[in-house]
This record gives sequence, C-alpha cells and structure tokens, in this order.
Amino acid sequence: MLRILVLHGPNLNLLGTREQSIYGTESLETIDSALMNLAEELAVDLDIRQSNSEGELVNWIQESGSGTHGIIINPAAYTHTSVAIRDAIAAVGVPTVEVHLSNIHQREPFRHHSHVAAVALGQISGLGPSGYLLALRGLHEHVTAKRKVTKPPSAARRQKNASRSRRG
Ligand code: CA2
Repeated sequence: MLRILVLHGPNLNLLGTREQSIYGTESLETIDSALMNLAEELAVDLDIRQSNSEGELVNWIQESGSGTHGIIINPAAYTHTSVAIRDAIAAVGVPTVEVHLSNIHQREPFRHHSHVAAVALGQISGLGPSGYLLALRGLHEHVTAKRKVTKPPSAARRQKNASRSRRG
C-alpha cells in the first residue's frame, strides 16, 4: 500500500475562520476529510499533520524516510523563507508536491518565490482545496508508474523471459 504524508504549515489551522476572500470558506478539517475519502478510493494510506513550527515540520519530513512514498506539503509562509524545509525535502528524496490554496504568483512580490519549488516534483497554486486532491491523484500516478518500472520482475515473468531467450 502506498503511504503519503500530508503536511500543512503555519496558520492553516485557521482556515475558514478568517481571510475567507483569499483562502475560501472550507476548514482544514473539511479539506482533510475530502483527502481521506480520495485516499480510500485510491487505496492510499494517508498521514495528515499540521504544525505552526518550522522545526516540527522539518522533523516530520526527516522521519518520513523510506516508509513514505510521497509528500504533499503546503508550507504556508515557510514556503517563502525556509531553507530548512527545502533541505529536508531534498535530503529524504521523497517525491513531494507543493500545494497553495491561493495563486502565490498573483499576490505580493514576497510570495512569488518558493524555496520548496526547486526540490518538488511539482507545484499546484491557486486552485483552492481542489489543489490538494489533484496533488494526491498526481502523486499516486507518479509513484505507481515509478514502482512499475523499478519493481523486479515476478518469478512467473522471469521464467517466461528465460524460456523466451532460450528460444532465441
Ligand atoms: O495560498 C496558500 O496556500 C499559502 O500557502 C497560504 C499561506 C501564505 O503565507 C502563502 O503565501 C500562501 C498562509 C496560510 C495562512 O492561512 C490563514 C487562513 C485563515 C486565516 C489566516 C491565515
């Protein structure tokens, strides 16, 4: 079973309560339960966490290690400031999709640069809560396709390949 870690950065726990014109009316809880429903459909084991602390996010990324097939992260304000989160993602080498509810490229200039983008598989920005669901579908497809390529052939396929090469 695929295991995917979802990380929400600082202040995203306030979603739906303030700044609704920018971030919409959905709460983080609602976003998480939509993610859980899709994960069930895709047979993915999701671990969803939120933190206001940079160090905690870095620890969770480091701990993800080899048991995690993908990471979906909205680093929130740390997107624009955190070399530590970028370095942790690069260090673990787990395929990571960066998500933003708002389109960071259409907002204040200080939000245009993401430290995470350079080490991410991709970035989804401006599609609201759907961005998380698209990230999950995209990551699922990416990891599944990669597993098919790298998975060693089964015993049956090895036997078939051997008899094929004997026949020449
Ligand atoms: O658009 C996004 O998802 C952001 O990552 C959200 C961050 C912001 O710093 C990034 O530039 C773009 C802010 C998250 C704060 O969310 C709040 C939600 C409700 C009320 C206040 C803040």
